[in-house]
Amino acid sequence: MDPLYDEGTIEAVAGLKDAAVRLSDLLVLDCRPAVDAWQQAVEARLLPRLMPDFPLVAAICGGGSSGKSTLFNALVGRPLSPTGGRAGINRRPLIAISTRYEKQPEVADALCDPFDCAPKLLEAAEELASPGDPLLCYEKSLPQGLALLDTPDFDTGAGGSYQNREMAERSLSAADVLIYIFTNANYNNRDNTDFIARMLTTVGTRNSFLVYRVYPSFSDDEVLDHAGTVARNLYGEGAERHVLGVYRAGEDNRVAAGERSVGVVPAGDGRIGLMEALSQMDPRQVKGELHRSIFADVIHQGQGFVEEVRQANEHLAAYLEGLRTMQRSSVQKALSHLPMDAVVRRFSQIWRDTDPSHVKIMRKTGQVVEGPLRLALRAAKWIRGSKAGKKQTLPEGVAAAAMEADLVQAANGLRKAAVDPELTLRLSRMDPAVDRMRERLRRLTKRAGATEASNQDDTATFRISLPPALAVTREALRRANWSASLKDMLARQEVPGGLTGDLEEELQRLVREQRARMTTFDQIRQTFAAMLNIIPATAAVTYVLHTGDPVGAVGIKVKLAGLFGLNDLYALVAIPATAGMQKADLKQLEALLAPVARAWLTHKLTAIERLFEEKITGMLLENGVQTLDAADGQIHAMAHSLAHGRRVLENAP
Ligand SMILES: Nc1nc2c(ncn2[C@@H]2O[C@H](COP(=O)(O)OP(=O)(O)O)[C@@H](O)[C@H]2O)c(=O)[nH]1
Ligand SMILES: [Mg+2]
Repeated sequence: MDPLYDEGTIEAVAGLKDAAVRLSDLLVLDCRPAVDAWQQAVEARLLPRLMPDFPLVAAICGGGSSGKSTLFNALVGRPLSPTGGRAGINRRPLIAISTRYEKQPEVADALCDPFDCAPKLLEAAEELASPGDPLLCYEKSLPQGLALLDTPDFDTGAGGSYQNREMAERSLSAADVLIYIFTNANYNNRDNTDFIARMLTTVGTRNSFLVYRVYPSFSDDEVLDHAGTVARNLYGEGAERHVLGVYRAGEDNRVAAGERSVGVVPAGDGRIGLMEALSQMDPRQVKGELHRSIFADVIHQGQGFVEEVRQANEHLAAYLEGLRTMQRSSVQKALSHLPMDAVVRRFSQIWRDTDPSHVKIMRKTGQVVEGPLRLALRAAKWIRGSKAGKKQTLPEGVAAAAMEADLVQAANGLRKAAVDPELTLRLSRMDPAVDRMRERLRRLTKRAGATEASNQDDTATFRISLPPALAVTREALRRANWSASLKDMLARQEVPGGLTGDLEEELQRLVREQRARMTTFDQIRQTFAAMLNIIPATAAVTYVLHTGDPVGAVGIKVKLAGLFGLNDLYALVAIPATAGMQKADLKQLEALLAPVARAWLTHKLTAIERLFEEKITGMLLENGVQTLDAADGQIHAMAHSLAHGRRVLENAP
């Protein structure tokens, strides 16, 4: 059994079509019209043909007045088609199928498909005499699985212009098998056979039954001899392989007089009747080649389409990556001016509060270890001499204003990027995000919608157009009241240095941990206590965020692992005391402060990120990821169906 007609194949084709339509909706592709046409073709042309009971289409063809319509009526058993009279009286094809197909309109649709029209029922024979689309009739007498076609004369016309040729051509391309009828007057007319022969080579070779309308006085041998000439003219060498049977239609005057229908008998002995031969043909076997080529077309187009969809999805992925990167740098910008001293101050407060009682007494009586104090003084002196150090200490009110300005600027920038039709991403060449973006761009073979500009300086610029799938979401964002969102964001900002419950808990935990590590060395512990007092008092500790290790920077490097799902975000806590501190002291300070800085920055960054997602990027990212996932699933389904289709094509019987 030909795998073309397997249930699995029908399922694969239906699945392919469904996934393609869903994908073009999901990704809002501009090839939508092409997909619609393709879906139409699959539904109208391929799927019905793969059904087990799609009929065999037999087209009666031949020169003008050779008796096509007379034969058609004889086979159907009713005078449906007008006969005789003026040559070329049939101006449009007539299709007759069994009444059992009345309940399967897709069959009639598929039969009319080569004519680019919807099925229309024949109402009166006269309709056939005016040009137009083919007409259809359901006939009880016809055997199941057979569609009979009466075609217009292809050789009727004047001055080399054949008025019915196009319809005749379409009829032939719709046919699975031909019934070629000829007379003694035209059997050797090369013009007629050449036309059919040309049609057969352009739309694929179809086999034929030959019907010779001839006087009873001709012997079967003469009939077979003349039919052989016709066959050679039609098919050339090896013609006998394509001729399924030769029949003679009696040249009886009672037929012309309309008194009786034409009798069609096999020429030669032991042959079966024409109608019997037609109903014995297995449509699937006959149609195999035709169906296979339609099927191959569908698979081929599906393949091109899945590539296009993959690219659209990669584009979406690139955009989301870009937007996330943009958001990350906006979050960093929003935190450009956060003073850290309040956090360190609170940490040292907790530290002192949790001192054992003997230390508390010692501190009260002034018996504090000398070393740390000396160190503290040295550090303080250095700070006083350092401009940078002074600048970093901001009075509370100024800090608040600077923080607000940072937040507004960063939020505005991110919002503009999110509502722009194109995302412009400017990154330092050192930023690992550059490599990630380049990798994304590499996967976009067409490069449509995403490019990297060539920069002279040490930055890299990426431009990614908004994927059509996100156009609606972006429009909603653009229309939302931005100034209200901004106001809300500012209102929800914590006062600088304000500690939320989360961070307070985190600091308490850090104090406990640090203490646990230092129990044995009281000396070191006291050094820490002293340093904790000094740092917030002498200078605010500031930080910068880097992506990538800030190699060679002076201060404490804090790796903020796991933030935003990245592992390359660093904070540099610049400690002015480095100038006066011994290496060992600095190391201890780092051990103490790094976790505090990490806890605090993580806390702040996450809060801002959450705020930005809620007010700006959330819907884009969420819808984007959902679309990406859903499309991935459909692409997978398409690839699966296509693979099945390719296997069917490779395993042609
Ligand atoms: N004597 C005779 N006349 C026929 C026969 N078949 C068709 N005709 C006549 O030939 C003429 C043309 O027939 P028609 O079926 O309209 O030919 P079409 O143009 O090929 O469809 C009509 O007058 C028919 O009655 C036949 O077997 N014997
Ligand atoms: Mg006719």
